[in-house]
Amino acid sequence: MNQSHELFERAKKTIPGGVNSPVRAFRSVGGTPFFTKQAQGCHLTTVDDQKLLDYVCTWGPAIHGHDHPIIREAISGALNRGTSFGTPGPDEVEMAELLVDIVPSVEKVRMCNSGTEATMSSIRLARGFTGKSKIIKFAGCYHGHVDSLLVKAGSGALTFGNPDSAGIPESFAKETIVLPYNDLAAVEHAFSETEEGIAAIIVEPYPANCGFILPGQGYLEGLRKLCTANKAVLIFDEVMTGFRLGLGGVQERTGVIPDLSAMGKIIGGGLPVGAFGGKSEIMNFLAPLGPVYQAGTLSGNPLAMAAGIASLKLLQESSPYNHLEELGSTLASGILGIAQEYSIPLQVPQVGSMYCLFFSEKPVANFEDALASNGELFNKLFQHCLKNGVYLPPSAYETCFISAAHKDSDIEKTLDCVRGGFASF
Ligand code: HOZ
Repeated sequence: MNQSHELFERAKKTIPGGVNSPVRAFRSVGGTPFFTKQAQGCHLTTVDDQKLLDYVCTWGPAIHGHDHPIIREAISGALNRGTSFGTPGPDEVEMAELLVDIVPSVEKVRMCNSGTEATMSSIRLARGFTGKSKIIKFAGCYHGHVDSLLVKAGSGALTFGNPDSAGIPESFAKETIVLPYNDLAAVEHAFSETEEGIAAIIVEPYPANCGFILPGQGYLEGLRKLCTANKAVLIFDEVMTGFRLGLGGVQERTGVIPDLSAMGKIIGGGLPVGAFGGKSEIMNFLAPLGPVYQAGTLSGNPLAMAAGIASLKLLQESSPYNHLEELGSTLASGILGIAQEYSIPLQVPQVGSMYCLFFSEKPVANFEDALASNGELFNKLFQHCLKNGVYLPPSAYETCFISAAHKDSDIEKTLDCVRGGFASF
């Protein structure tokens, strides 16, 4: 038994399933999860000293690679000043100014501690602002483990076959209208059929929790128009795409500006952070200015602010996006080319540093298409890659991430590894 195995057996006695977030348990791909003792650049080192080329990047935050010296220095500097104040601190102001500067939709912003908190509070704010209860979400989109959003959800909920989680009262779920992504007519229909009105649409503008899916032409623009026409709040969940697919996220890439944005991951520089922001008119509904309550002991935590500010400034200074696009497109086209050689049906949707592998004959436009792809082939490739030093996300429904620390030689190594995997199918 290796050390990961021993730790997992030990963990299972005191942690449900041995993990603090379900996808990490490897249930979907099979086998025992490895435990990491160190992360550096684009590599993880396991407790059994296996060095892995990492395409999970802590599920998104590590855009600069792991343990970036500038972020580490910012955290140590903050550590010398104290770990939590429980009063406002100067870094919170700097962080807010940065986010307002960078994210097109954000005029005011509130920090919280995770992406889940960000989407949960955005929904509450939208309901408080509009005075309406119903919200629209899309099948396969995952917005954290918020009660009203864990309906037909992606990520771990989908991986483990319960996109509709137990423990959520039917009365809560009834407030959520679930529609297929990429189908504007369904949204129009929902608006016209819902007499009491709809408070908000929440959407991952590029869904990244049932694989990686791209919007059809005019889809996001259509959502924007329908929300404006029906006085509903458009919420972009850019927890994964924000600061990753360009500094200003999908909203900057597409020019479609939501009313509220949920953010997380990269803005914490590897520490736990979330944020939500948008139009002042809506944000001013938050306590202490307005009637919508939202709070947090560790919100705006000085360590997290320092790490996040360093991460954002590094993005502004180094602008890694062209480099990431080159790496991403070389990898995606390389994998597709190899699949063709072996006559393996494969789609590799990719934008910049995000991509996924759908073993499917046809492009994937929504949740149904994603479910119809061959997860078994993904699992085989996952196991082959892991054995050969390349770590893909441990589920066919998660998105792969590339960091600025990945090099051309890492992409070549990955392509060799994928070739070996496809040859063994
Ligand atoms: N919510 C993440 C996947 N989209 C998983 C986070 C984790 O397991 O660390």
